[in-house]
Amino acid sequence: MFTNHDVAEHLRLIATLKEIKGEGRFHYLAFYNAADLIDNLPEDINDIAEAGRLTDLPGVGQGVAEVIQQFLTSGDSELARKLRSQVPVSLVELTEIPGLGAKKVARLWKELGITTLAQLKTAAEAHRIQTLKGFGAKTEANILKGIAQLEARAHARTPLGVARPLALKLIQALRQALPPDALTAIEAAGSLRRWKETVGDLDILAASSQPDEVMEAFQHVPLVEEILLGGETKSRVRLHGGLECDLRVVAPEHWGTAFQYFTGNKQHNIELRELALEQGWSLSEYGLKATGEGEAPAGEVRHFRTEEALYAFLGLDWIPPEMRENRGEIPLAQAHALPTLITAQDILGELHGHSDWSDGRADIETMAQAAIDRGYRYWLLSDHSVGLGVTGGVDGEKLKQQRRVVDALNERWARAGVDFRLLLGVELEILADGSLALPDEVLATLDVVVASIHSSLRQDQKTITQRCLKALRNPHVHILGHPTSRLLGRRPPTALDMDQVLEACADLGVVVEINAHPWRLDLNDIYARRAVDLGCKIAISTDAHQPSDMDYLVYGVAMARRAWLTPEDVINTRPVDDMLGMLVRK
Ligand code: DGT
Ligand code: CA
Ligand code: CA
Ligand code: ZN
Repeated sequence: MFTNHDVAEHLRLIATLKEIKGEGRFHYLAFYNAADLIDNLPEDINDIAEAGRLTDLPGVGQGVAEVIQQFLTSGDSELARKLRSQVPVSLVELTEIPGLGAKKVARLWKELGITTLAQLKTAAEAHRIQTLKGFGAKTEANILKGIAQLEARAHARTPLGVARPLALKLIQALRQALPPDALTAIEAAGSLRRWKETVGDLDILAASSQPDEVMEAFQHVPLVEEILLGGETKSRVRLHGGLECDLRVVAPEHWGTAFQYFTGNKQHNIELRELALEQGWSLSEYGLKATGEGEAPAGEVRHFRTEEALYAFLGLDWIPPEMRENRGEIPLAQAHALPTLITAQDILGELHGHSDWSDGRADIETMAQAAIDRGYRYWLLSDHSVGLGVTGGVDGEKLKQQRRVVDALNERWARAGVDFRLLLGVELEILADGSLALPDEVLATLDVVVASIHSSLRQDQKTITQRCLKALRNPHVHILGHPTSRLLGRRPPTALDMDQVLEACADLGVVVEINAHPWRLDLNDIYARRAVDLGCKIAISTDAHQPSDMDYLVYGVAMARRAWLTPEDVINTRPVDDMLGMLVRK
């Protein structure tokens, strides 16, 4: 349930609290060091703990091991609980302000009584900080700047790839904390259930006849940092890391309408409410109530235990949450004409992935075996070409060697009767002037060529668009990888004129990628829809750099579903020879 990163964060929390408290260097450094070590460990910490090997890790003594052990089973530790009773945990956030380490935060606390961001801001604005020895006017100004940055971050939307694992953990923690009969259902609703690429906050919905017990348990989940609002059936909390979460508890007989309501989006709900009104019903999160304008007598109430029953009562097919954005899905559901959206099970193989020949973490056979284990029938090895400056990009010579490795593996699987084909390709650098990092003779030997942009990302719109178009015209380029090069929350998309690029892809038969890596989600739902409307075909791949990255496929499929894509729109739903046949030579 808890990852290496979760453990590292917990150890860092302990280290910071110890440092603020004023413990000796030796005491807190052990925790910082263990945190860094575990964050970078290739092995799963759960396995190490289970095998009793925690103290074998360099620098991990009995004390740290004990904390890890407790954290892995409960999400918290005795030591952290003790420290939280001695040091206000809100101080930890202050240490994230540039220039304010734990030592300075400790002094602000002990000498000025500051424990929260708001108090720090007030003190800095009143110039009370510079009265402290060693805190000049400049430090004070920097603190104000840092606070503004932290506030901006708190208001920023959270990438789905961060929010979703948190929501699932929260749900699991609540399930574990409650007796099985206390919860009839518990689900994430809101934008998370609609798989929107970023979420503003989490919305968790529970059905229970004992709401007080659910609320009580919620407030004690270790992921929760602060309770912002606590009521009988609704509460709002801030989780560690800043994401906020609404929890609503409803009676089981209200589940269908409540789940529908809290899934949204708001515009979809408003449309649905309009439709209900036309039929003489007022729709709320509790159910339908007859207005008297329709056939039912005014005041008659209907409850729905499932969403399906609610939609059906209104004459609609059930609408997949990914489509509930009021983009025309309600009339389609009314006409029983919703598209059959693609699912993860439709994907037969991936067309973008790496090995340790470039910047991947596993060797070719391990990656391919992971693909086989997932039931894929093909997988494209597409290491970075030279020209990017990452370690060990592949050139013509290395690709020849990879071909021998790939051939040998394919022969072995054929002999063993394994229905799987390892394809050889490359993730080809589109250089700053639109030329390609490998010559045509080399590209001609490959099964599939994915071309992408990783450098000179700040070129103006005309330059970068022309650069991309030039690369697309090369007869050997089959797929345009992560077209906008954005990284959610870290790097904006390039200035690429997407309409022009997508039109060119449609004209030239270049397939466009939905890169499923949760940092990328590139194309996103809007562009993926646009691409298909313009006549493009799509490939969904995780860009895996290690076997576990293949888990990210669901995020790419979600973008496709939000774009209303069907299996026909996506080339890697097809058997390998069909799929290869769709990669046209221009
Ligand atoms: P977010 O959090 O900004 O990513 O987006 P949502 O969709 O999760 O929005 P949120 O958390 O404000 O509310 C959750 C759902 O509750 C929303 O999708 C629809 C429903 N909802 C909230 N406010 C209203 C409202 O004023 N009218 C209606 N009809 N529904 C609402
Ligand atoms: Ca929300
Ligand atoms: Ca909300
Ligand atoms: Zn890649």
